[in-house]
Amino acid sequence: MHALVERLTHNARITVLTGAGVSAASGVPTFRGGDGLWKNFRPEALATADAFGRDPRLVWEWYAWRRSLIAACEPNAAHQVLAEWSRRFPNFTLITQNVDGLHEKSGTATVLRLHGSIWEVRCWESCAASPGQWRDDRTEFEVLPPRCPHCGGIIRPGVVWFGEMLDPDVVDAASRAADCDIFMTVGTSAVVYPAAGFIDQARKHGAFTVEINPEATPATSTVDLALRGGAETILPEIAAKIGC
Ligand code: BV8
Repeated sequence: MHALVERLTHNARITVLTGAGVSAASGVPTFRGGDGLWKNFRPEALATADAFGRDPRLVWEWYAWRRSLIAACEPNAAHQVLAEWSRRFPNFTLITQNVDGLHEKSGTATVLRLHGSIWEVRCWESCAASPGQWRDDRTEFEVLPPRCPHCGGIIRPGVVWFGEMLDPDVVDAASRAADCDIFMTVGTSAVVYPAAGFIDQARKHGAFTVEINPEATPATSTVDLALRGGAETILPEIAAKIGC
Protein backbone atom coordinates (compact mmCIF):
# COMPACT_ATOMS: atom_id res chain seq x y z
CA MET A 1 0.00 0.00 0.00
CA HIS A 2 2.93 2.35 0.82
CA ALA A 3 4.22 2.12 -2.78
CA LEU A 4 0.82 3.48 -3.92
CA VAL A 5 0.41 6.13 -1.22
CA GLU A 6 3.78 7.74 -1.96
CA ARG A 7 2.86 8.05 -5.64
CA LEU A 8 -0.58 9.66 -5.03
CA THR A 9 0.84 13.19 -5.17
CA HIS A 10 -1.21 16.28 -6.10
CA ASN A 11 -0.09 16.49 -9.73
CA ALA A 12 0.06 12.78 -10.41
CA ARG A 13 -1.93 11.64 -13.48
CA ILE A 14 -4.38 9.20 -11.91
CA THR A 15 -6.81 7.02 -13.88
CA VAL A 16 -9.33 4.66 -12.30
CA LEU A 17 -11.30 1.94 -14.16
CA THR A 18 -14.34 0.60 -12.30
CA GLY A 19 -16.69 -2.34 -12.74
CA ALA A 20 -19.74 -3.78 -11.03
CA GLY A 21 -17.79 -4.59 -7.87
CA VAL A 22 -17.57 -0.90 -6.93
CA SER A 23 -21.39 -0.84 -6.66
CA ALA A 24 -21.73 -4.20 -4.88
CA ALA A 25 -21.71 -2.57 -1.42
CA SER A 26 -24.58 -0.33 -2.59
CA GLY A 27 -26.69 -3.42 -3.30
CA VAL A 28 -26.35 -3.42 -7.10
CA PRO A 29 -25.97 -7.05 -8.36
CA THR A 30 -22.67 -7.71 -10.15
CA PHE A 31 -22.66 -9.40 -13.55
CA ARG A 32 -20.77 -12.56 -12.83
CA GLY A 33 -21.40 -12.79 -9.10
CA GLY A 34 -24.04 -15.30 -7.89
CA ASP A 35 -26.45 -12.36 -7.49
CA GLY A 36 -26.11 -11.34 -11.16
CA LEU A 37 -28.55 -13.84 -12.53
CA TRP A 38 -32.10 -12.78 -13.39
CA LYS A 39 -34.72 -15.52 -13.86
CA ASN A 40 -31.71 -17.82 -14.55
CA PHE A 41 -30.74 -15.78 -17.59
CA ARG A 42 -27.02 -15.03 -17.86
CA PRO A 43 -26.59 -11.27 -18.41
CA GLU A 44 -24.69 -11.89 -21.64
CA ALA A 45 -27.80 -13.70 -22.95
CA LEU A 46 -29.97 -10.63 -22.42
CA ALA A 47 -27.53 -7.77 -23.10
CA THR A 48 -27.45 -8.22 -26.90
CA ALA A 49 -29.33 -6.64 -29.83
CA ASP A 50 -30.30 -10.15 -30.99
CA ALA A 51 -31.97 -10.94 -27.68
CA PHE A 52 -33.81 -7.61 -27.84
CA GLY A 53 -34.87 -8.20 -31.45
CA ARG A 54 -36.17 -11.66 -30.50
CA ASP A 55 -38.05 -10.63 -27.34
CA PRO A 56 -37.94 -6.88 -26.51
CA ARG A 57 -40.50 -7.36 -23.71
CA LEU A 58 -38.30 -9.90 -21.89
CA VAL A 59 -35.18 -7.72 -22.19
CA TRP A 60 -37.15 -4.69 -21.00
CA GLU A 61 -38.45 -6.64 -17.99
CA TRP A 62 -34.79 -7.21 -17.07
CA TYR A 63 -33.85 -3.55 -17.49
CA ALA A 64 -36.97 -2.40 -15.62
CA TRP A 65 -36.03 -4.78 -12.78
CA ARG A 66 -32.49 -3.40 -12.70
CA ARG A 67 -33.78 0.22 -12.83
CA SER A 68 -36.12 -0.27 -9.89
CA LEU A 69 -33.34 -1.97 -7.94
CA ILE A 70 -30.67 0.66 -8.74
CA ALA A 71 -33.08 3.55 -8.05
CA ALA A 72 -33.18 2.39 -4.41
CA CYS A 73 -29.37 2.25 -4.13
CA GLU A 74 -27.09 4.99 -2.84
CA PRO A 75 -23.40 5.54 -3.64
CA ASN A 76 -21.10 3.83 -1.10
CA ALA A 77 -17.78 4.86 0.45
CA ALA A 78 -15.90 3.73 -2.68
CA HIS A 79 -17.94 6.06 -4.91
CA GLN A 80 -17.50 8.89 -2.41
CA VAL A 81 -13.70 8.57 -2.26
CA LEU A 82 -13.47 8.57 -6.07
CA ALA A 83 -15.79 11.60 -6.26
CA GLU A 84 -13.52 13.42 -3.76
CA TRP A 85 -10.41 12.51 -5.75
CA SER A 86 -12.07 13.77 -8.96
CA ARG A 87 -12.29 17.18 -7.23
CA ARG A 88 -8.88 17.11 -5.48
CA PHE A 89 -6.57 15.72 -8.14
CA PRO A 90 -6.34 17.98 -11.24
CA ASN A 91 -5.24 15.06 -13.47
CA PHE A 92 -7.85 12.49 -12.40
CA THR A 93 -9.95 10.43 -14.83
CA LEU A 94 -12.67 7.93 -13.98
CA ILE A 95 -13.51 5.29 -16.59
CA THR A 96 -16.50 3.07 -15.74
CA GLN A 97 -18.13 -0.01 -17.22
CA ASN A 98 -21.11 0.57 -14.92
CA VAL A 99 -24.42 1.81 -16.30
CA ASP A 100 -25.96 2.43 -12.83
CA GLY A 101 -25.13 6.16 -12.58
CA LEU A 102 -23.83 5.90 -8.99
CA HIS A 103 -20.52 7.60 -9.79
CA GLU A 104 -22.46 10.58 -11.17
CA LYS A 105 -24.87 10.45 -8.20
CA SER A 106 -21.88 10.69 -5.81
CA GLY A 107 -20.75 13.88 -7.59
CA THR A 108 -17.77 12.56 -9.57
CA ALA A 109 -16.69 15.48 -11.78
CA THR A 110 -16.10 13.65 -15.08
CA VAL A 111 -17.11 10.06 -15.79
CA LEU A 112 -16.13 8.27 -19.00
CA ARG A 113 -19.04 5.83 -19.44
CA LEU A 114 -17.78 3.01 -21.67
CA HIS A 115 -21.06 1.08 -21.73
CA GLY A 116 -23.65 3.87 -21.61
CA SER A 117 -26.32 4.47 -18.96
CA ILE A 118 -29.37 2.47 -17.83
CA TRP A 119 -31.06 5.89 -17.28
CA GLU A 120 -30.91 6.77 -20.97
CA VAL A 121 -32.91 5.39 -23.92
CA ARG A 122 -33.07 5.74 -27.68
CA CYS A 123 -35.50 4.84 -30.48
CA TRP A 124 -35.01 1.23 -31.66
CA GLU A 125 -35.76 2.42 -35.22
CA SER A 126 -33.51 5.49 -34.74
CA CYS A 127 -36.43 7.53 -36.13
CA ALA A 128 -35.49 10.90 -37.65
CA ALA A 129 -37.58 12.87 -35.12
CA SER A 130 -35.83 11.38 -32.09
CA PRO A 131 -32.65 12.88 -30.55
CA GLY A 132 -29.74 10.35 -30.45
CA GLN A 133 -30.19 9.34 -26.82
CA TRP A 134 -32.24 10.93 -24.05
CA ARG A 135 -32.67 10.69 -20.27
CA ASP A 136 -35.56 8.55 -18.96
CA ASP A 137 -35.73 8.02 -15.17
CA ARG A 138 -38.89 5.92 -15.08
CA THR A 139 -38.87 2.76 -12.93
CA GLU A 140 -42.51 1.94 -13.66
CA PHE A 141 -43.70 1.58 -17.27
CA GLU A 142 -47.36 1.55 -18.40
CA VAL A 143 -46.44 -0.84 -21.23
CA LEU A 144 -43.35 -2.98 -21.97
CA PRO A 145 -41.55 -2.48 -24.29
CA PRO A 146 -42.04 1.30 -23.81
CA ARG A 147 -42.93 3.41 -26.83
CA CYS A 148 -40.89 6.04 -28.68
CA PRO A 149 -42.64 9.41 -28.11
CA HIS A 150 -41.50 10.51 -31.59
CA CYS A 151 -42.57 7.63 -33.84
CA GLY A 152 -44.67 5.30 -31.69
CA GLY A 153 -42.15 2.50 -32.27
CA ILE A 154 -40.31 0.94 -29.34
CA ILE A 155 -37.33 2.36 -27.45
CA ARG A 156 -34.22 0.49 -26.26
CA PRO A 157 -31.94 1.02 -23.22
CA GLY A 158 -29.09 3.52 -23.87
CA VAL A 159 -26.42 0.95 -23.04
CA VAL A 160 -23.74 -0.78 -25.17
CA TRP A 161 -24.69 -4.40 -25.71
CA PHE A 162 -22.30 -7.27 -26.39
CA GLY A 163 -21.32 -7.22 -30.06
CA GLU A 164 -21.99 -3.48 -30.30
CA MET A 165 -19.36 -0.81 -30.88
CA LEU A 166 -18.53 1.53 -28.03
CA ASP A 167 -18.65 5.32 -28.61
CA PRO A 168 -15.28 5.94 -30.36
CA ASP A 169 -14.90 9.36 -28.63
CA VAL A 170 -15.22 7.71 -25.21
CA VAL A 171 -12.79 4.93 -26.20
CA ASP A 172 -10.27 7.53 -27.45
CA ALA A 173 -10.57 9.57 -24.24
CA ALA A 174 -10.08 6.40 -22.17
CA SER A 175 -7.04 5.40 -24.23
CA ARG A 176 -5.51 8.84 -23.65
CA ALA A 177 -6.22 8.51 -19.91
CA ALA A 178 -4.41 5.16 -19.86
CA ASP A 179 -1.22 7.17 -20.43
CA CYS A 180 -0.92 8.05 -16.73
CA ASP A 181 1.30 7.69 -13.61
CA ILE A 182 -1.15 5.55 -11.59
CA PHE A 183 -3.82 3.27 -13.07
CA MET A 184 -6.22 1.60 -10.66
CA THR A 185 -8.63 -1.17 -11.71
CA VAL A 186 -11.38 -1.44 -9.10
CA GLY A 187 -14.16 -4.02 -8.86
CA THR A 188 -13.89 -5.53 -12.31
CA SER A 189 -13.40 -9.17 -13.39
CA ALA A 190 -11.32 -7.78 -16.28
CA VAL A 191 -12.83 -10.13 -18.90
CA VAL A 192 -14.90 -7.74 -21.00
CA TYR A 193 -13.14 -5.90 -23.86
CA PRO A 194 -12.14 -3.29 -24.84
CA ALA A 195 -12.54 -2.17 -21.16
CA ALA A 196 -10.08 -4.72 -19.73
CA GLY A 197 -7.54 -3.75 -22.41
CA PHE A 198 -6.91 -0.34 -20.81
CA ILE A 199 -5.11 -2.04 -17.87
CA ASP A 200 -2.48 -3.40 -20.26
CA GLN A 201 -2.28 -0.11 -22.17
CA ALA A 202 -1.50 1.70 -18.90
CA ARG A 203 1.20 -0.83 -18.00
CA LYS A 204 2.79 -0.34 -21.43
CA HIS A 205 2.78 3.44 -20.76
CA GLY A 206 4.81 2.72 -17.60
CA ALA A 207 1.98 3.51 -15.17
CA PHE A 208 2.08 2.03 -11.64
CA THR A 209 -0.87 -0.37 -11.88
CA VAL A 210 -3.07 -1.37 -8.95
CA GLU A 211 -5.97 -3.83 -8.65
CA ILE A 212 -8.60 -3.66 -5.87
CA ASN A 213 -10.75 -6.79 -5.78
CA PRO A 214 -11.61 -9.43 -3.17
CA GLU A 215 -10.84 -12.07 -5.80
CA ALA A 216 -8.12 -12.71 -8.36
CA THR A 217 -8.75 -11.81 -12.00
CA PRO A 218 -6.84 -12.24 -15.28
CA ALA A 219 -5.25 -8.83 -14.50
CA THR A 220 -3.92 -9.79 -11.05
CA SER A 221 -0.64 -11.29 -12.31
CA THR A 222 0.01 -8.23 -14.52
CA VAL A 223 -0.41 -5.38 -11.99
CA ASP A 224 2.29 -3.89 -9.74
CA LEU A 225 0.07 -4.04 -6.62
CA ALA A 226 -2.98 -6.24 -5.97
CA LEU A 227 -5.03 -5.19 -2.93
CA ARG A 228 -7.40 -7.97 -1.80
CA GLY A 229 -10.67 -6.71 -0.39
CA GLY A 230 -13.78 -4.60 -0.98
CA ALA A 231 -13.44 -1.22 -2.70
CA GLU A 232 -15.71 0.32 -0.02
CA THR A 233 -13.06 -0.63 2.58
CA ILE A 234 -9.73 -0.25 0.75
CA LEU A 235 -10.37 3.11 -0.97
CA PRO A 236 -11.24 4.88 2.33
CA GLU A 237 -8.06 3.32 3.86
CA ILE A 238 -5.95 4.80 1.05
CA ALA A 239 -7.79 8.13 1.33
CA ALA A 240 -7.05 8.23 5.07
CA LYS A 241 -3.35 7.62 4.40
CA ILE A 242 -3.13 10.47 1.86
CA GLY A 243 -5.40 12.79 3.80
CA CYS A 244 -8.14 13.03 1.13
C1 BV8 B 1 -17.23 -4.83 -28.95
C2 BV8 B 1 -23.76 -2.81 -20.68
C3 BV8 B 1 -16.56 -4.47 -31.12
C4 BV8 B 1 -25.04 -3.55 -20.77
C5 BV8 B 1 -21.90 -4.37 -20.93
C6 BV8 B 1 -11.55 -9.50 -27.14
C7 BV8 B 1 -11.40 -10.70 -26.50
C8 BV8 B 1 -12.57 -11.45 -26.15
C9 BV8 B 1 -13.86 -10.98 -26.42
C10 BV8 B 1 -13.99 -9.79 -27.05
C11 BV8 B 1 -12.85 -9.06 -27.42
N1 BV8 B 1 -13.29 -7.93 -28.00
C12 BV8 B 1 -14.66 -7.93 -28.04
C13 BV8 B 1 -15.09 -9.05 -27.47
C14 BV8 B 1 -16.50 -9.40 -27.31
C15 BV8 B 1 -17.13 -8.78 -26.05
C16 BV8 B 1 -16.47 -9.29 -24.80
O1 BV8 B 1 -15.61 -8.66 -24.21
N2 BV8 B 1 -16.92 -10.48 -24.40
C17 BV8 B 1 -16.42 -11.07 -23.13
C18 BV8 B 1 -17.61 -11.60 -22.34
C19 BV8 B 1 -15.43 -12.16 -23.41
N3 BV8 B 1 -17.05 -7.32 -26.08
C20 BV8 B 1 -18.05 -6.67 -26.71
O2 BV8 B 1 -18.97 -7.21 -27.29
C21 BV8 B 1 -17.95 -5.16 -26.70
N4 BV8 B 1 -18.16 -4.64 -28.02
O3 BV8 B 1 -16.20 -5.43 -28.75
O4 BV8 B 1 -17.55 -4.29 -30.13
C22 BV8 B 1 -17.19 -4.76 -32.34
C23 BV8 B 1 -16.35 -4.86 -33.37
C24 BV8 B 1 -16.90 -5.11 -34.59
C25 BV8 B 1 -18.29 -5.26 -34.71
C26 BV8 B 1 -19.11 -5.12 -33.65
C27 BV8 B 1 -18.58 -4.87 -32.41
C28 BV8 B 1 -19.10 -4.55 -25.85
C29 BV8 B 1 -18.92 -4.95 -24.42
C30 BV8 B 1 -19.95 -4.18 -23.56
C31 BV8 B 1 -21.13 -5.04 -23.19
N5 BV8 B 1 -22.00 -4.31 -22.25
N6 BV8 B 1 -22.73 -3.68 -20.10
C32 BV8 B 1 -25.72 -3.72 -19.44
O5 BV8 B 1 -25.10 -3.38 -18.40
O6 BV8 B 1 -26.85 -4.19 -19.46
S1 BV8 B 1 -20.64 -5.33 -20.27
C33 BV8 B 1 -21.07 -5.58 -18.61
O7 BV8 B 1 -20.38 -6.73 -18.22
C34 BV8 B 1 -20.61 -4.50 -17.66
O8 BV8 B 1 -20.75 -3.22 -18.18
C35 BV8 B 1 -19.16 -4.88 -17.44
O9 BV8 B 1 -18.37 -4.38 -18.47
C36 BV8 B 1 -19.19 -6.37 -17.59
C37 BV8 B 1 -19.21 -7.00 -16.26
O10 BV8 B 1 -17.90 -6.96 -15.80
P1 BV8 B 1 -17.62 -6.34 -14.34
O11 BV8 B 1 -18.17 -4.96 -14.27
O12 BV8 B 1 -16.21 -6.57 -14.09
O13 BV8 B 1 -18.55 -7.21 -13.37
P2 BV8 B 1 -18.38 -8.75 -12.99
O14 BV8 B 1 -19.65 -9.14 -12.33
O15 BV8 B 1 -17.89 -9.55 -14.13
O16 BV8 B 1 -17.19 -8.74 -11.90
C38 BV8 B 1 -17.37 -8.03 -10.70
C39 BV8 B 1 -15.99 -8.04 -10.05
O17 BV8 B 1 -16.06 -7.26 -8.86
C40 BV8 B 1 -15.52 -9.45 -9.65
O18 BV8 B 1 -14.15 -9.60 -10.02
C41 BV8 B 1 -15.68 -9.46 -8.12
O19 BV8 B 1 -14.68 -10.23 -7.49
C42 BV8 B 1 -15.46 -7.98 -7.80
N7 BV8 B 1 -16.11 -7.53 -6.56
C43 BV8 B 1 -17.23 -8.01 -5.96
N8 BV8 B 1 -17.50 -7.25 -4.83
C44 BV8 B 1 -16.54 -6.28 -4.77
C45 BV8 B 1 -15.65 -6.45 -5.88
N9 BV8 B 1 -14.60 -5.64 -6.10
C46 BV8 B 1 -14.39 -4.63 -5.19
N10 BV8 B 1 -15.20 -4.40 -4.13
C47 BV8 B 1 -16.27 -5.20 -3.87
N11 BV8 B 1 -17.04 -4.97 -2.80
